[in-house]
Amino acid sequence: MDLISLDPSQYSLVYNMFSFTIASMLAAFVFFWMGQQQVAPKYRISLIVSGLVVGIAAYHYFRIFSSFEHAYDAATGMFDTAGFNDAYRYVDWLLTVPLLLVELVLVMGLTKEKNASLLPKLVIASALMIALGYPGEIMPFGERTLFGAYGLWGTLSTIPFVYILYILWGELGKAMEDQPDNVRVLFRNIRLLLIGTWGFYPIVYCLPFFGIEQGNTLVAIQVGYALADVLAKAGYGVMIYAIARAKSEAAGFKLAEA
Ligand SMILES: *C/C=C(C)/C=C/C=C(C)/C=C/C1=C(C)CCCC1(C)C
Repeated sequence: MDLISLDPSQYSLVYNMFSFTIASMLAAFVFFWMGQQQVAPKYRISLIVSGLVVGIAAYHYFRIFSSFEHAYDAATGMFDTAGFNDAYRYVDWLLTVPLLLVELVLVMGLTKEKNASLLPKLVIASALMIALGYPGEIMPFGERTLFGAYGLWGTLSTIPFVYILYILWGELGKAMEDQPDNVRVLFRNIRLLLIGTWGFYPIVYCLPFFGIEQGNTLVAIQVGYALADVLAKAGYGVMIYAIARAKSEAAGFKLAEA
């Protein structure tokens, strides 16, 4: 057992955030599924993958939610961090992060050869990033220091992270060049959303360094990751949808009349 005191308001904040996250993922799932009909066949696969991502995340948030409830003892106000299963979150990322990269690369509409050279690199790097972060994430709160194993795992995980962002920044830049103006703006926005939301995760990982009270640190980590997940999966999927719509229209695709 590794107990941290959580008062009822701290507990409710995380509880409500998980509930909101599940609702957002399920709503996004319906939206992406229905949205397929509104884009040219070539881009439907990106929407299917967006739907898979939020579907997988909704499932894992159900599990995270119930694990969180079970780890809390309302009578004593104590939360057992060892009883809270972080593996749900990391297995979720291990599945969804590569899929998010696939969505993006497919909607960029590159050649088959380019996809074949780009995707394996990105998928392997993303799996490494998550796998190297996990040993740190499950360390007891009292041992999460910058100059220790926690800081080391975080730093190792940052290497593939920087590599992924570097590759995507360049490739998206190149893909933007020969797009119509409205699509170029959308590519610019998704690039910013990607950097902004993905950049949020390592910041959340660093929260234990600031000497904040442990209960508040725990709340901030859970709320922070959940918020980042909503933006990086559902919000990002909506942008992928917008790109697919704009490219479909540019290619002369017309919606069927009702
Ligand atoms: C839907 C889930 C997403 C987009 C998850 C993204 C996760 C990251 C970009 C995590 C990165 C990390 C580091 C760069 C260092 C510290 C450990 C991690 C795993 C939090």
